Amino acid sequence: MGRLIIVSNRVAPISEGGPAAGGLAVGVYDALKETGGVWFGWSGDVLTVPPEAIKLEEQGPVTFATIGLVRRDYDQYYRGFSNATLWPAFHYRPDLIEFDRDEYDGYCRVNRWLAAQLAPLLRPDDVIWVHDYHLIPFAQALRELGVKNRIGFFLHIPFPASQILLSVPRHRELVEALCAFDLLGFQTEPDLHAFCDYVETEAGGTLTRHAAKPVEVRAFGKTLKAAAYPIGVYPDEVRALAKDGESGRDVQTVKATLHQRKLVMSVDRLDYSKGLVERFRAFERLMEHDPQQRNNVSFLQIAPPTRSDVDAYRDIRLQLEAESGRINGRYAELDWTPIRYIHRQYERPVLAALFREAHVGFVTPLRDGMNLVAKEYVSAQDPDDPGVLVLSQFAGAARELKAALIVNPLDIDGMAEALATALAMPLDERRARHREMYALLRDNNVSVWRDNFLRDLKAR
Ligand code: GDG
Repeated sequence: MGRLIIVSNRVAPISEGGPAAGGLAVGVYDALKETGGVWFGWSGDVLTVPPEAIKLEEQGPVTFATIGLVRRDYDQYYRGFSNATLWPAFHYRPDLIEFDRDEYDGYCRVNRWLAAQLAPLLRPDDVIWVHDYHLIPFAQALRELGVKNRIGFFLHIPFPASQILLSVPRHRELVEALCAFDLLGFQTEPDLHAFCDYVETEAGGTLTRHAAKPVEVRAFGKTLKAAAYPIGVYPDEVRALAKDGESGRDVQTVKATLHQRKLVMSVDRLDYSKGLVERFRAFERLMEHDPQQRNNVSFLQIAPPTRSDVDAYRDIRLQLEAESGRINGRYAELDWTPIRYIHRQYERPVLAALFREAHVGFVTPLRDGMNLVAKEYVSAQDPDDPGVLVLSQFAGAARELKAALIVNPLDIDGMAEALATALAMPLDERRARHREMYALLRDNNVSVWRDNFLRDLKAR
């Protein structure tokens, strides 16, 4: 059996329970341990001189292969085209797209360079699984080097509707590059449909649909497959982590300072796609319309920093600071602050235990490929006394978690109403909703996601 080669922009540091070990890292690492293999990507270092060689670190059957990027490559490939062009476009924010030809050239150049670094490590029967929007041209680059292995791609973020994708200059080259993969995986059916629609209407390609199998795509002289594989979590592990963390110091502090008040909670990277400003306003609207809620409920927003060297991220941070200050100034009392906004990262067990404490998980992105926080919140609950998930219709997770209270994140009043409903929901209803969602998370855990993708990638 061939090895599995994972390629992602960043290689996740595998320290169990460490801050960065999310569902994806753990799920993919499991597969690597089973088959043996390599995890290749950027080390996270930005260098002043070009790196001499890949750094290889063996951990049992897994080799971590990492390499640094020089400042110009980081600026053009990562900060520029990936995060200032593709990220906003794929999250339906053409107003935030910044496009620069040199950055696009840098993006393609870095993809070719990374492919050339990986190629010598490959064996003929290896299966290569590439992750996310930073690496769209990666298969094309490997093919140019004569690599014949199976290569799959999973897109963690939404695939935009054609009319949005058209706003990215060079969109056609990007889709042509995607067609150099053997299998494309999307989070949801609408993402798959958006891709298929582009292929048919913009690229003159054709599609063959088979029941319960990937769509067969013919475009740009290539034949490939495409399907939706919704990513999951390991709910039992999150539940255990949450239970173990209950007695931890941070959780006890939160409990003590709540003084029996109810807790609404959110965790997101500080990103404009996550709908944080609208969420703060919805909490304010709840206070406004329902004075009884004042001093009886607190909202904890944990939003660790991310991509702070991209302009749009500085803007959203300032906006949030202003909003939380304004709302707290309006409603805070001597013994109560309505919004606790924390711009910092916490350890995974602490987050899981806080999720379990929270009466409401308030997860309202404007767009999100999946949103693992929603799945982690449900997983962490005590099944005998679970909290309620309020979830945006624009998170991929809403297609599965139908027993959540589904909201439109642009409808501030609607979100405030959903919060009130969640805070007052009777125990029987909370239990029934939670039971349905937990069963689904178990059936579609991260191993199922990975195994389904790899099965289709390996199938001829
Ligand atoms: C992309 C797509 C898709 C957050 N803060 C802390 C922390 N986290 C963890 C969460 C969760 C993960 O990070 C975030 O995952 P999300 O899915 O919510 O969002 P993105 O980062 O945007 O992820 C998304 C995902 O890829 C997977 O395919 O679902 O749609 O955008 O696991 O718990 N973890 C720790 N400390 C924090 O402060 N330890």
